[in-house]
Amino acid sequence: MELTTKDFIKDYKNQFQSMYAYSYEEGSTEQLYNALGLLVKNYISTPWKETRETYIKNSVKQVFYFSMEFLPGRQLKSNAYNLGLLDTVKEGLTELGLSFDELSEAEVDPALGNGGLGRLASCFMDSLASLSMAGNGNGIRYQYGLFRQKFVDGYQVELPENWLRYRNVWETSNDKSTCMVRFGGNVWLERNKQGYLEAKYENTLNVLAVPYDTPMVGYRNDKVNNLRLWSAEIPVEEENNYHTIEETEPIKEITQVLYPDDSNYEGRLLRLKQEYFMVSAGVQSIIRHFRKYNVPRKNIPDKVAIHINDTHPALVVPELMRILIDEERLSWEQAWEITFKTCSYTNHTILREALEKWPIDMMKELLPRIYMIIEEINRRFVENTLPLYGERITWQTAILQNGVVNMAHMAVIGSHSVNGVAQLHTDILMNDVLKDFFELYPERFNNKTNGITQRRWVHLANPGLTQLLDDKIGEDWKKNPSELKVFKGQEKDKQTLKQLAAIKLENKKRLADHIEKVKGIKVNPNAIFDVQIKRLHAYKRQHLNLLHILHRYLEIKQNPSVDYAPRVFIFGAKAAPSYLYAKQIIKVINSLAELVNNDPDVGDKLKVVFFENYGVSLAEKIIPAADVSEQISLASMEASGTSNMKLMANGALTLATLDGANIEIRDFVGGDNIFVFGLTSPEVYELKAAQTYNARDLYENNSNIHRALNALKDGTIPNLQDEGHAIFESLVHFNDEYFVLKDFDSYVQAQEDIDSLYKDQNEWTRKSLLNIASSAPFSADYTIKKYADDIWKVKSCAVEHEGVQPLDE
Ligand code: GPV
Repeated sequence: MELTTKDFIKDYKNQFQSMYAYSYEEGSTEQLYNALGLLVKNYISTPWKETRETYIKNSVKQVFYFSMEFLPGRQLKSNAYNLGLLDTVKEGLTELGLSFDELSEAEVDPALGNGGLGRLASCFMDSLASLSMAGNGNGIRYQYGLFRQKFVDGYQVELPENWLRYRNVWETSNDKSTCMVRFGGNVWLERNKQGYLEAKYENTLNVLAVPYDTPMVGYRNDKVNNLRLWSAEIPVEEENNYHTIEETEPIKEITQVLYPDDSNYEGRLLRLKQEYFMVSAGVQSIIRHFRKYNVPRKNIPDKVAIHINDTHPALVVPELMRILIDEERLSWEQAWEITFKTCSYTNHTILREALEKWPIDMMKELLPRIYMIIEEINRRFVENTLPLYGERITWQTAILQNGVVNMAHMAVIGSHSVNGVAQLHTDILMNDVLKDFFELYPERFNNKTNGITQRRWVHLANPGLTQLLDDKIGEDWKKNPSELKVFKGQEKDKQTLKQLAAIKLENKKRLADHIEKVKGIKVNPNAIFDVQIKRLHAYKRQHLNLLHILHRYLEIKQNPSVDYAPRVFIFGAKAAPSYLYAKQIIKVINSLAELVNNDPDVGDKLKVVFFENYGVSLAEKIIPAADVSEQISLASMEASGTSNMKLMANGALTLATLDGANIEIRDFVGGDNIFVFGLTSPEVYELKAAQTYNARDLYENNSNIHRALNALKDGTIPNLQDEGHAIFESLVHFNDEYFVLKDFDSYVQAQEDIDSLYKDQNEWTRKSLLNIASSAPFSADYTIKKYADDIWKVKSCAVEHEGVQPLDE
């Protein structure tokens, strides 16, 4: 949008004064930020309204992305940027003697997700809006986000993340669009006078779902979509039934906390309540919205697509059935046709422990009507499948099995599309995890490799690189990422390589300053910055990284003149509070860091930095400064990964197993420009099937492994209780579930190859350039275009303008 610096300054002064009744010169940083945020939101309000109206006026098909998690990150800078106002705002603030960067750091980063799954949802929101597609998010407004992580004596400590303590300027609570969600009670069917079977309820717990809407601003296209997050409240007309604060607890608690488990299923009643609450409110509001379209109900799938982000929102299937049958009075067959055509499902993991299976008793008691519908879906499924496919497949694929509701099965049966998030992952779904379904419904399966938004992860996080790209290949790549490949033409240009190296060094200096500020560790910006940032999980193998660092340390101690390039190992990772093993790994890495960082023999050959409280904002600081991207999961276990894509786009070289999207990264960048090591997925499958793996043999016969493992438990690493032992035991005694020792040698070799290459700065930077130039396929814009074409059947649409100026709030 158009805005002069002069007008901005005027608007900002007014905004501040109208909120606080004094002049901005007296404002605190938080107040100055709040005023700026609200002003930017005012600028957004017009295109937001126009976008919504255009969709309705033109009966545009809309996608609703249902996700229990979103990780939008800070929004001020990104919104100003996408609106095209960032420079004006920065200039204006400078004239007022204020610093944009300082105000922008005052924004809290909403941690409404655990990791990759939630961040993917937010990258998708950004791409949908930027592609002018009608795509809305539907989720939960948790009062407490993912815990804030602190290290005390090297141990992870979890603190509550009360992100709403200060006002959230981006959200608008929308009292006019509330819904009622019912839990428990008795439900029965009664034939009414018109002959319909009517669902009757008594003694239900009624919860009011209040929507909070947040604008999702498209990139320079005057397009603003909606992220709707629901909050649980007491229905106004029932307020008098609640006499004490304690009595309101069962309602309030529904949206109080985000479960801090990543890729892990815990069958807690409260979690099931959250899932149904979000699903029911979301589906009700969609059906209500759809009435504005004024088309027959059987055409719902032409106007609405509902996406199920992993199984957490899979109750969409029976909930949509319930509404269509009980409230819209459709027959089962009509309702099923609509439901199945409307829903699509993405699987995000093959980890058995992550697949949701709810006890039937729990489901029946909490959601009696929904359970009746699930039973009927299952009954019809079995009835149709049995004669065609026989006993084995039918029972393997049923929704109800051994006293549980298998949520993945419900999602597959109730959706017209099922996708994995990288080619290997999709192949594994088809050949292993969902093999029987692939036999029943081959046409439903498809791959959609994940992507990331370059806007946040390159344009905003790495302005130096962005400027260089603009200078070298023009600005087209910003709207059309495939233009990035033009940058390949400069791989031999000495000048460009020099500039690229200088930008990386600048970014590393900035990160080095931050490391010194928050960790008190001095690092050499000319060292290799080696980064592993992701949730702490055994399958992601942070302990393989740990063992290699320990190995290097022991080598240096033995031979202080060993030829290692200086290296800074950087970690960012939260462990689920109940995941003991992950927490033990954190403690050992922290203790090793203490040892290594303070040993004068080591100097700057080796430094270890474990950041606290890893999240979107910290990622934005780390990623532009990375030289090496650690993607070292056991092959077959990481569905896709997305930090691999962000790091690549910022010129880091990937050190990877052939897992998830790493394989596609290798294919695009070429095998010469990536460091690959370890077992492949077929090898992992083979080794598991053969049952011949013997980790103890490796411990006993491989001297490097022997030495490193012993150092875990012989007191080499200071301040450990039994954490070193625990890791030792898991690897040697419990036979190393994730083949860490098996991959150790080839990992160490790859790390040495990295050292050698880094000595040739020109060659290193050339490969870095090729990584940047090959990163376009991992733009979420492309991923979203494929979802839109193949699954959702939605198109880009232009927004009509009224040419109205923004209103003040
Ligand atoms: I399931 N993922 C996640 O972050 N949380 C979950 O609960 C589940 C999956 C992740 C996968 O582990 C990543 O490999 C993947 O890149 C990401 O989802 C997005 O698809």
